[in-house]
Formats: sequence, C-alpha cells, structure tokens
Amino acid sequence: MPPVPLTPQQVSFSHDEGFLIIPDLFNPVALEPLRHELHNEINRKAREFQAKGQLSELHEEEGLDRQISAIYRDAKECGAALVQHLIGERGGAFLSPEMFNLIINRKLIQIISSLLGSEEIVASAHRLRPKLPHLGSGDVPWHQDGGYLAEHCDDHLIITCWVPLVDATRENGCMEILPRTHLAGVVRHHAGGNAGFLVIKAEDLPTDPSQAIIATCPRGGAVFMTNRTPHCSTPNISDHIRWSVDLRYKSADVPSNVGIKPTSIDAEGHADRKFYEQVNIACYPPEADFVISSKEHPERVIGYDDYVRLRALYTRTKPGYPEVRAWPAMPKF
Ligand SMILES: O=C(O)CCC(=O)C(=O)O
Repeated sequence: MPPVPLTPQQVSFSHDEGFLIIPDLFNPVALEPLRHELHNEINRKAREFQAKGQLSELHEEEGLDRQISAIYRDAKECGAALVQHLIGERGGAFLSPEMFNLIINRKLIQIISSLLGSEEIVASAHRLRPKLPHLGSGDVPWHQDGGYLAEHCDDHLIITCWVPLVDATRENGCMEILPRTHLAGVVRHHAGGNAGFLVIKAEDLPTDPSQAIIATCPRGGAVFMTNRTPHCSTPNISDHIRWSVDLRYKSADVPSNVGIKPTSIDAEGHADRKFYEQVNIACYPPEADFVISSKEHPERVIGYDDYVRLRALYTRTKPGYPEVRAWPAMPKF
C-alpha cells in the first residue's frame, strides 16, 4: 500500500498537543523481519555465553518476547549483558538491514515529512529498548528528549518516532505523555534519575502528571512526539518483554553532523581536532546524523552499508566533550 499522508487535522493535532499516535501505520507483519533478526542476534550472543560456560540454557523456545527474561532468571549477568549488547554504546550495537529498513520506511518518511514540513529528512540518534518485566532498569523517568540535546537546538523541531515491536500497554510499560506543554521550552532536568536517565523533578514539570496521556499503541502503530514533549515510561508488570525502537528525525536546516567524519582516530578513540571543531555543532554530536530522504539532493541520501560504516565510526570515536548538556545532579538522600 502506498504511504498515506497525514490529514491537516492530524498535523494540527500534533502541533497543538505535542504528540500524535497512529495505531495502524504498518501491517504488524512488516515488523516481523526485525523481530526475527533480533531473536537471531540474541541466540548468537547467548551461544557465546554458553560456550564460555556462563550460561547453561539458551531458552530459544521462549521466543523473542520472553527469552532474555528466562536467561536473566538463570544467569543475571548474562541477561543484563544481552540487554546492554542490544542497546549498545551510543546505539551502535544492533546495526541490521531490518533496523535500517524501519528507519527509512516510506510510510514513516511520509509522516515525518508532514510533521516537519520538509522534504529533506535527516535521521539521528536511535535506540532499541527491550524493557524486561519487573526489572525497573527500563523505566524511563519524566524527561524531554531536548534535555539530552545541545541547548542551541531547543528551538528546533526534532521528531521522536517510537515504534513498539509488541502491543504497548499500560501493563508492559508504554509511555505517558504530557500534552500541550511542548511550546514552553526545555525545562530543568537533573542527572542521575532511575538507571542513569535524566529526570524532570515533579516541581519542574510544566503541568501536573495526572494530566498525562497513557500512550498505549498496538504493534504496527507509532507514537510521534517533539523534542520538547515531556514523557516517561512506566514499569513493566506484564509477563513479557516490551520491545520498542525510538527513532529521531529533523529537517536539513536543523544543526547536524551530516557529512562530518573523523580523518584519524587514535587507539584511545580521540579523533582529529578539525572533526571536533565541526561535529559539536550537531544537536547530539556523539551520534552520526544521516540523510534518508531528499528529492532535491538525492546524492546525500545514504544506503545501508554507509549507515553501518558511519555509525561504527562514531561509536569508535570519543565524544568531543564529556556531556552534551550539563544538568545538576539529583540530590542524594
Ligand atoms: O521506550 C521507553 O520506555 C522510553 C522511550 C523514551 O523515553 C524516548 O524514546 O525518548
């Protein structure tokens, strides 16, 4: 089916509310190749642990939505290492054609293009999130994605597109979103929230969290938010893993590191000075931005092999400064 553009009502809903949920964006079957590839990667890594004598059972028969939890019960370190392996340092671990195909999905691009009002689209930081039941480490406290980005990007629009790989429900820890609060700017965050995430303390939230929308979303749907939309995700109290992918997109006139590559990287990951001088203009310098759509400049659009090379290059390179944005630390009690 050809991509369907957003209706003017959907565009204005998104501009007014700071989010949009499209429950039936893809046929859920379209997500199967990615789910299948994830399952393969988990088995591959679990076999490595088994070969080293760290894990006795692979629990392959549990399937994607339960296998890591079963491994975690048998060998906590292996379960935790598997989650970390998939999330990766700076999103660099799970680079597969299936993931790339989701990033460049035509239906997604059509919607992003309507929301950004731009035909040329730059993709940016993205994450895979396996949220294990009853663990707590995947519960993301209140934040705006802008809290993670450089301050000079606060007034630019960057869209987060959150794609669940299972039905995202209240029980398995979907997101909560504070509507109509994205126009006020990026509020104060604190470093050192749950599992090291940034957090907006209750007194800094733009409205009472009781106003939050429970952003349930079936597999095949997607949730779109701005970089200034406060959101969090709740505990997974279900019996299965809540898998999701979050992707970020912006127009070509938002500061980015497109086309900027280190010319040399030393053994400790330090790149050449010119690279750092140029790369820090990006909203999130540690991760490579890349063009996924441009009718005017098709030569800028990159394919899968270049995407893998670029992401790997940035992952090898130490960021130019320790924090993209310094927030006060959460007080210790
Ligand atoms: O997936 C989650 O639980 C939270 C995702 C999130 O906060 C984000 O994508 O910014």
